[in-house]
Amino acid sequence: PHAASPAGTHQLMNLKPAWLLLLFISTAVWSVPIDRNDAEQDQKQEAQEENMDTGLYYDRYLREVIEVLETDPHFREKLQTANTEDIKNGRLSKELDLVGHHVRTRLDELKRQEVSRLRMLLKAKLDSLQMDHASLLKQFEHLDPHNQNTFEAKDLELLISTATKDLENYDAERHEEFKRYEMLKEHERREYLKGLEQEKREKEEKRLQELKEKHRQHPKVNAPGSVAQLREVWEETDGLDPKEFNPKTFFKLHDTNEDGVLDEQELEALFTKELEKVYDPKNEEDDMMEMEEERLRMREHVIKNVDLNKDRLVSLEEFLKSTEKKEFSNPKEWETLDAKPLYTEEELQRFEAELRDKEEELKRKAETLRQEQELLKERGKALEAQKREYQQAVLEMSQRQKEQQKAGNGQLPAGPNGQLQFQPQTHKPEGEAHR
Ligand SMILES: [Ca+2]
Ligand SMILES: [Ca+2]
Repeated sequence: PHAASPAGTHQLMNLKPAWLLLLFISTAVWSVPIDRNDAEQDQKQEAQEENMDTGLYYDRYLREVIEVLETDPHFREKLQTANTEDIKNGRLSKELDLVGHHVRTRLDELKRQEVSRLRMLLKAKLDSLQMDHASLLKQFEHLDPHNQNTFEAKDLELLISTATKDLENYDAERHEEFKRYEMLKEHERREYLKGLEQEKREKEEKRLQELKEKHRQHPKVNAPGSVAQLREVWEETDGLDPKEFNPKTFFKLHDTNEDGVLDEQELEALFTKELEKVYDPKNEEDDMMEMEEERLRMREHVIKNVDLNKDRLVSLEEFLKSTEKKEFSNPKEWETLDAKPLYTEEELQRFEAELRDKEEELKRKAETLRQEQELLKERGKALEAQKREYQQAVLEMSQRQKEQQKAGNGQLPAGPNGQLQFQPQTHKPEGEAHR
């Protein structure tokens, strides 16, 4: 039993998108009398908050806004009784009108900071020409850019809807990014081989093919979320007797932050044992980027089969229900990443064309820069010539002066190399003469 999460809070939490759990971290700890050691509690809360990085580029802003909102007793109460609908249709945002003045002032300040952070970020990106207009506007989706000074209900609404949408797209984007990574890898492999002489190329081709084969040879991977997979974790990671496998105990053991649900990180941690069968960081042929993609696929598979209310969290109830399904004890064989091609040849061609376009653009930019540099060099040369002319003129003038002075008194003191010496020295001999 743990003090921080009464049963009532669980039900509420399970109605909400995963990131909104953030909202409940401190309220849950706050609102319940703490019956154990404070230090332990604090530690747990800290660990929990660290784990909750949403991965959004405005994660910090999101957190700070929530933190400030929680300091308002009225809003905190509304938060605890709100459901997903209230949040999604903006009813919760309307409550912002009722929060205290100092809370509003702090929110205004947070927004101004965020706007100025974004401005700086955009400026850096624009300077390096990495950005087009559309993606520029997208950077402001989580706040109302027309009003840059105060935080209004619209800002909270935009923050909530953008974060929800972005997190839903987050996995899709990770897959897309991974695919591009794989295409780039293949592109580089082909370019590398192209640059070799025939004999060497054939040898390398063979070597690379053998590495690929070597990677494919690994023990069978259990389907994620199946009894075989969980039992292995139970036995090898938890060090428990396989004959005593118990789903409820298993769930409690792996709900490491004890909030009553398995979140994405807790689920992903369950797959390490399986992934180690396929990926070893010491092996040249095992790509750790691929391991993380495999981990993501495994988590998505479990969420798809187990998460009934679609909040991206697995409750104990959902977990126990999944153990009654046929797939739990008799799952379909798990196909690892290397079983199917990740992209078609056509996609690769398109990707390579894109790469070439980008390269061309870079070349053009480099050419412009080179020309500018050339121009500067020319200008520098002209200046240098001018300077020399000027120095020559000065030298001639001073020589003429020297000759004139020589003709005058014939005693002008000169430096060790015969150069002219200036005022203080020319006066010295006179001063000494007075002594
Ligand atoms: Ca948990
Ligand atoms: Ca769920």
